[in-house]
Amino acid sequence: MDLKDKNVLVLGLGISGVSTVKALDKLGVNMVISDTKSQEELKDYIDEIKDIDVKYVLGTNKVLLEDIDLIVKSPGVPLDLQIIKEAKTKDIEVITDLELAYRINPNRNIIAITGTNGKTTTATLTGEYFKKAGYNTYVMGNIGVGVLWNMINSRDDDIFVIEASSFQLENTYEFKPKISLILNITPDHLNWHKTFKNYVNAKKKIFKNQGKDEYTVLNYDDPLLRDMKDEIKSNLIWFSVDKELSKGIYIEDGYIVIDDGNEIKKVVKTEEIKILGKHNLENALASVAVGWIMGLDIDIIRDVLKTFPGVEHRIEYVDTIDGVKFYNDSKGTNSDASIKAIEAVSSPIILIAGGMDKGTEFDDFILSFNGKVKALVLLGETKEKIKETAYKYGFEKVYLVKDMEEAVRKSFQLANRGDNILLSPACASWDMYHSFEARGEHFKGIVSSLKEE
Ligand code: UMA
Repeated sequence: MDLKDKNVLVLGLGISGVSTVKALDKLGVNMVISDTKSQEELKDYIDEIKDIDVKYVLGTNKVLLEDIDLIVKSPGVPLDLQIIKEAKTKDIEVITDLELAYRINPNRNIIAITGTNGKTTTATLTGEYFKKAGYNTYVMGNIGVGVLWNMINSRDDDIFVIEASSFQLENTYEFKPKISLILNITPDHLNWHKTFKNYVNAKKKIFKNQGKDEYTVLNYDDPLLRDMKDEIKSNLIWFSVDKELSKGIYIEDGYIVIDDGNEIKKVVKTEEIKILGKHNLENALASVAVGWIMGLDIDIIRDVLKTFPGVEHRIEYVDTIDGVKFYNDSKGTNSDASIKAIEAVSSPIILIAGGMDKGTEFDDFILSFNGKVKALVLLGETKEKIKETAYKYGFEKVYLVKDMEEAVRKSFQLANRGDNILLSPACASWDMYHSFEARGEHFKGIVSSLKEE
């Protein structure tokens, strides 16, 4: 695709906008950037591209389209925007960075991963295999890294693991990854896509243009994905946690196995994988499928699975001190997320919870303890409220503390060899920290000093 001297409107100047502008500049494109935010609000992003000659239309998305040849929109920009409707009547194409990256470099090794949940973990894990195998590997996309700038500066044999959101996929037309992967689909982002059908259709675009030279990896355990079978024109590879398949990636006798229809190869014992929970087992199987398709050495996949600690702040294994394991799930900022963490970590658990009060109730959270949680250490704004809920259901091993330092020390004091200390607050962090990341870092720092002592 030759864009030299073309006039392109970049709609939205966030992470993907900046990456797009830098890449388009290198390609000799004339650009107009429009964002509803003000210059002041966009200061950090504008600073990143201050040496590039562009025309800004800020505080509004009202741009004259007369000379515009193409619109590259940020993923989050909604489709019902006036300017997008207008572009349609004028036959101006509207695409996302994902589509543009593909059109500029159609022969690259693109592995595109989507799904409602688990994308970040699967993309990160998959990226680790390739890094360990010595490939120059980019893990990009919805994970928080703009796609275009990296791709424009890369080589043909580099590997691109792209976490693709439904927003990014929606405005793709020719996008054709070497491998597409869908982990699961449940209703999400319905305010943006308007209907569940639209959301599913956006996800399906990940495999729509693939043919016999490409691969599609799908989760057999998701009925919605099973029903997509007849729509796949590429080589379809299934994975399943629940069922021993006739071919694909599944669990047999406690091992993740690769079954090519003739031979069954054992990859790793499921209990040796560091990331926890059934949802993470799905992510692991999916990533194994990708590694296998790309011909990676099973030893490499095994080594990574045995050591990959998970994505930071999501049921992240931190360390073991005197036989007590520590897990950081600071990303558990609501009851549902923390319930998943409690399910995933083995008992007995000493749970550190509490944080900013979002006005939610904690009944389901306490009821999920199910005999697994032996003590609850509470901090933050919600500590009294969670304590009252725990008492209501007869759970009285509750300890109130003033801060994280005391929470970690109290938990360690209560723990016996074989116990697991889990930070999963079920609350936002903003009563005590500026972000869940800061809270998780603090927790890990305290664990590390405890170990040194
Ligand atoms: N804007 C307009 N007009 C509008 C709407 C937005 O001008 O009508 C402007 C905003 O003022 C803003 C800019 O568009 O300055 C940013 O657009 P964006 O929201 O697409 O943000 P980016 O910073 O480019 O981040 C996007 C993804 N954001 C969304 O999809 C909402 C990031 O995913 C992604 O990491 C990044 O590109 C790099 O690829 C975030 C996300 O929340 C994490 N994703 C959703 C999710 O995971 O559930 C899909």
